[in-house]
Amino acid sequence: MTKKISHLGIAVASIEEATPYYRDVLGMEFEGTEVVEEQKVRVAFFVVGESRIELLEPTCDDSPVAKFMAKNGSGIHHVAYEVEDLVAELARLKEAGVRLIDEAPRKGAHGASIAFLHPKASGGVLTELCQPESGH
Ligand code: CMX
Repeated sequence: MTKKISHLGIAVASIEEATPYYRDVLGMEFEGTEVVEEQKVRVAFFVVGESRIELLEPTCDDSPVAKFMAKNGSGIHHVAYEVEDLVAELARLKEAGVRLIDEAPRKGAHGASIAFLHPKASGGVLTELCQPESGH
């Protein structure tokens, strides 16, 4: 079962240009950036209470986030919920007939295991499930 909102993913053209709003205007703690090669994105995290804002910047034109922005512009890309046991959670959802994009976990930022549910399963909002690497 979901434990809390891990982060909200927000697609931006430039992390550098978007950072001052979150760090300086809203006063969130900037945690740093990381490239997630497999997903062709650079991400930046900002801490807000127990959750985070994740800015997603495409690293190339065929990045899924570039495709999303070509269709929708910048804005909220996904909602990520933290789970304790991602493999068990995916099995439970599959059994319940929920449409999945990922049937097995893949690697996300911070070494977390992540999986996406199909946006058609949730009225158009892309859902990510996220199990932090132990110790995070
Ligand atoms: N919100 C709503 N709908 C979305 C969407 C989004 N963010 N991304 C894709 N879709 C829709 C597509 O428009 C498409 O709809 P149609 O079937 O009507 O055309 C459908 O979902 C499938 O999309 P796709 O791109 O054809 O499917 P893929 O399996 O190739 O990829 C996905 C799906 C979601 C994994 C990919 O688009 C994506 O966004 N990947 C990047 C994920 C990401 O944020 N990675 C960073 C994670 C770092 C971390 O959080 O740790």
